[in-house]
Amino acid sequence: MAWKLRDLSLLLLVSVFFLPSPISSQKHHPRRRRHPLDSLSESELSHVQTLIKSKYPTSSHNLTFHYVGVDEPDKATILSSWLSKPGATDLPPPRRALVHVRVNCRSRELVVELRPTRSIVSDKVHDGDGYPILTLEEQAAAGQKTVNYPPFMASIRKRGLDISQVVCSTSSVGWFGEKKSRRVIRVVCFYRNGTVNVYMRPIEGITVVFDLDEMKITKYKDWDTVPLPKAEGTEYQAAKQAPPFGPHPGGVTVVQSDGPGFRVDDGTVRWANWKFHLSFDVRAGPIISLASIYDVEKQKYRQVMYKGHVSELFVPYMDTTEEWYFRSFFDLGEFGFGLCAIEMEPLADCPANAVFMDHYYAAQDGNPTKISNVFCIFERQAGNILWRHTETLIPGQTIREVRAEISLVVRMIATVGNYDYVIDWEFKPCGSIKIEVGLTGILEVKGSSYQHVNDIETAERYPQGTLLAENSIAIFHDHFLTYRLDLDVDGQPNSFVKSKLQRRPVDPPTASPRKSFWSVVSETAKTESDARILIGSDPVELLMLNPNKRTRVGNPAGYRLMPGATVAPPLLWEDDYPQIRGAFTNNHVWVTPYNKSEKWAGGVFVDQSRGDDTLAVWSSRNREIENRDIVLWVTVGFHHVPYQEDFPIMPTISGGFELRPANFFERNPVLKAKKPAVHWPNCTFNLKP
Ligand SMILES: *[C@@H]1O[C@H](CO)[C@@H](O)[C@H](O)[C@H]1NC(C)=O
Ligand SMILES: *[C@@H]1O[C@H](CO)[C@@H](O)[C@H](O)[C@H]1NC(C)=O
Ligand SMILES: *[C@@H]1O[C@H](CO)[C@@H](O)[C@H](O)[C@H]1NC(C)=O
Ligand SMILES: [Cu+2]
Repeated sequence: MAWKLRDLSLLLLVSVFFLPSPISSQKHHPRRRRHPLDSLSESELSHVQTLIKSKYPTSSHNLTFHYVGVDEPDKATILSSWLSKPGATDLPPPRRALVHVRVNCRSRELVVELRPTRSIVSDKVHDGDGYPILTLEEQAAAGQKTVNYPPFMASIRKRGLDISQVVCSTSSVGWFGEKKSRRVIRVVCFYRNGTVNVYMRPIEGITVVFDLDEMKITKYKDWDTVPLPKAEGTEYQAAKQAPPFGPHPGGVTVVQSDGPGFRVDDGTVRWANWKFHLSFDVRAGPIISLASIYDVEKQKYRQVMYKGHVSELFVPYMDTTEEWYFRSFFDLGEFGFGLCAIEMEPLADCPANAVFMDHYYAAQDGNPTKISNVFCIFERQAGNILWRHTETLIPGQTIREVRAEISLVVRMIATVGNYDYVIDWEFKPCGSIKIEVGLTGILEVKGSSYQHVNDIETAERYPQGTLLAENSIAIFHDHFLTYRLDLDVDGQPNSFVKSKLQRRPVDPPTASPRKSFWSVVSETAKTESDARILIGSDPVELLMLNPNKRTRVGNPAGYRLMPGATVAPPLLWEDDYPQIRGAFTNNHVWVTPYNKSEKWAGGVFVDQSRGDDTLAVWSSRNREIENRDIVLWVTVGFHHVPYQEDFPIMPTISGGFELRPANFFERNPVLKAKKPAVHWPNCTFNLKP
């Protein structure tokens, strides 16, 4: 427990110290009942592996597992049987897994039943374009085979470098109009030479194309020698830093004298007025389902969201040269957000009061593989005010009422190569769900001969990146995270409404000295085309309403989408290849009718996809969306122009949006919120003037 001793010196407010405790393993929940939406367990993944291996024995087949996840029961089944009679004795719906494998160089999609029978229910070849998620193992093998490839070793020697210091990573290749494609990746290599910040030391000028079916290099070209950026100043490990140090903030810890205020039973998290199911998916990462909020006045839980998760993450880079043009990543469909999830560090990635969870995924050979501490859940007291007022008008009294805000956060971090994405779902007692992503990690840097910005200014009219240090250009790029939010606001049938804020003139005959005002004009979206929205042009309130549920005074029950500042519109041409594949970012907001198979905004098979299975294609059918079960899609976008502060590692930049009740409650739902029991710490502090 070395970390505990070391960190105690930082803690000022220690009275009770919570050790993080894993709560996902079965032994902690002896009476645990499986929720039909639970992630696949270790033993379920083993059964899937056994069934598929018995159909395609590895003695005679090349078999690799690319995705194994829950094939969830129909929404109607979940809502009718599970929700209405929780704990009832009726049989749970069949438990099934959806599996993507490659068998002898063909992609197959299987549905495997785990209960009541153990059998393969369906097995079909995917003949369309695109390939499944890349496995970690095949990417590692491609890197290793490159390092051992004699022509590559010769190129390294030619550059006067030492092959033992070379590490390689892989990049998906995208699609650029090719008629025929093979399942290939590019290999990109870096020179360590004493630094662990390898992304800051790219070895440029070498093209390596690796065929994943043949498991060998099929194209190799060494065409240019570019200076390697110096390792100077790239170190980020605490133990390796030299003075001067700083800043050094005072220690802070979170103390919950009564223990965590939430419970997790049967995969369902209950906290304050919220209740939701949390599961792990190797593609999406965290999935929040069946989120509902307790209405104190109505004395019951009311539905807000059936299911919400990240659907795709599109990251195109703006360098168009041979070594870079293909870098247009789809991190969920190509690399798997859950597959890239990392073990979080207690007291740093999550605060002291966090509870951690482990989950499993299927490795390339189908073996269940654990990611420890992949989720954390914690209550956040960020020093914010839930509501307050001080009233001084009353003679002889000062009325002051304040409620401190406490919220609940679910967190996962995906480290996709150089970038780290912090995915947060925050539930607030006022009814808001705040969805946030933090971007940190290391920039993707290109080696260059430029030493100073003057060199770029004279050489390039349109630079494609920022010079961060000598020979290091961080390439301009975007991050577009598209969330799929199957909202069921107070029930399934919902409508999407745009409340436009319109400036109106004051008509001349009135006596008002004012000339203008604004009013709200609401439009209900009839079909999908009415709900494609680029945020930012006109002031508008975007609402998901249940037209069948009204407040006492007649307003429809609703939730409002409050976009954050990160609503970058795409800047590539719509007919540019990466943008064809990423067409789901052409709008910030889309609404589609509920369809169980429309989950992944960039399509199911995204690696080298050609854009024929995107949200933009589905939406072009222009289906009716009024007063039905509909799904809201929201994109958070960042245009990332790097700055020197992003070197050698980026301070977190955050973005997101909020879903906030809009006439959902009769009144402020936290009016009668009890003050949390907050105690003074055992010791006192004074700031001496
Ligand atoms: C199996 O994979 C190897 C490469 O790892 C390849 O050489 C071979 O052709 C593959 N066999 C089949 C049947 O696809
Ligand atoms: C490798 O590191 C050594 C020691 O810091 C340095 O002298 C040398 O120039 C570096 N080599 C390269 C290619 O950067
Ligand atoms: C559901 O979505 C898939 C994929 O877009 C489509 O092929 C299918 O026709 C849709 N089903 C309905 C009922 O619209
Ligand atoms: Cu970035």
